[in-house]
Amino acid sequence: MINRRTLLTTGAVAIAGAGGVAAASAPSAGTLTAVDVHPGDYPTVQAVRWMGEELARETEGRINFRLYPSGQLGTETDTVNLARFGVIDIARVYLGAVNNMFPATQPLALPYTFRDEAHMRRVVDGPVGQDILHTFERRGLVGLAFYDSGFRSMYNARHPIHTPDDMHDLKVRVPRADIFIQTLEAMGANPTPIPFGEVFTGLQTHLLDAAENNWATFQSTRQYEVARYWSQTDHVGAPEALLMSKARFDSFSSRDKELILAKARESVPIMRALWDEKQARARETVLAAGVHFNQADTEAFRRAVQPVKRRYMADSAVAATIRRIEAQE
Ligand code: BDP
Repeated sequence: MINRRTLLTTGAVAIAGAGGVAAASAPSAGTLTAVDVHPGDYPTVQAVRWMGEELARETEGRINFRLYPSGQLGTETDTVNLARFGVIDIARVYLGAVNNMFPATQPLALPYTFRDEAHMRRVVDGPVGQDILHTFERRGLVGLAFYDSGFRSMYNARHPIHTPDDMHDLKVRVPRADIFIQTLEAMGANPTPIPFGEVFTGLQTHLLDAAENNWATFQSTRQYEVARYWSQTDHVGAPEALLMSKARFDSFSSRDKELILAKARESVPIMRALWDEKQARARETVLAAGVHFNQADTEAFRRAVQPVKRRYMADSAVAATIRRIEAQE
């Protein structure tokens, strides 16, 4: 087993020697370490567990996963880098966490890019999604799959949010990604990028007034116990990314590589079924616990964030992807 300390030590060595590091840090030939910030019963972790079990079954145990859920091995930014350098093998992260490092992912994380969840699924299942997955290879990763993350909305400890005017001066936690910071600024708020694992305490101690996320995370982190106003803004529908260390991937035979890719693909519908159920249940739990719900004026929010979209569309590659997304039925 590895823990955070041994990992960070090997990680430092790995990064210093950046190159043939996979063998030095791999726990055993076919055991792949897979990390996630969510707990073991969250749909992303369950889908990766399913994938590991399938691979073990098909290879008679030769390839298997060891899961490190609940952020045990660090923040998403850390784990993406650890995977790039072959210290860990599989990192399931939010797309926001890789936006700065992989600009091709930005169109998916811009505000109000998708019409609804079905649209997002068709985009990531189609050529746009495949093209974006391939770009991870430029910097040491293999894009295995996109998973669902629903749409994110605002929640806070003070009052209902109807329009961006209600956001003024709210200190809102955002993931560490420029798009999120700029989006929240455009809404008139005061964005604060802090790691996911610190959001609950931040809200509880009033270091933060607000945060934004999907129903499943709002519920599973128990943030709803300290932020009692949910305002439905649906401002971003970015998916999750399942990434693998390219160094480790390349150490497998072409047949094993095919199998890993196939099982990752097959885990997507499994994840989606778990997700739909989790999202519905999370919403019910939170509302039953007395969280105040209101539908925000999404048109007002959409208008407020237009400058962010325009700014990114100045990049011709981003603009071309946005047009492909809009053209997707
Ligand atoms: C959740 C994602 C998780 C992110 C988190 C965040 O599933 O990967 O770490 O949001 O806001 O929805 O940081």
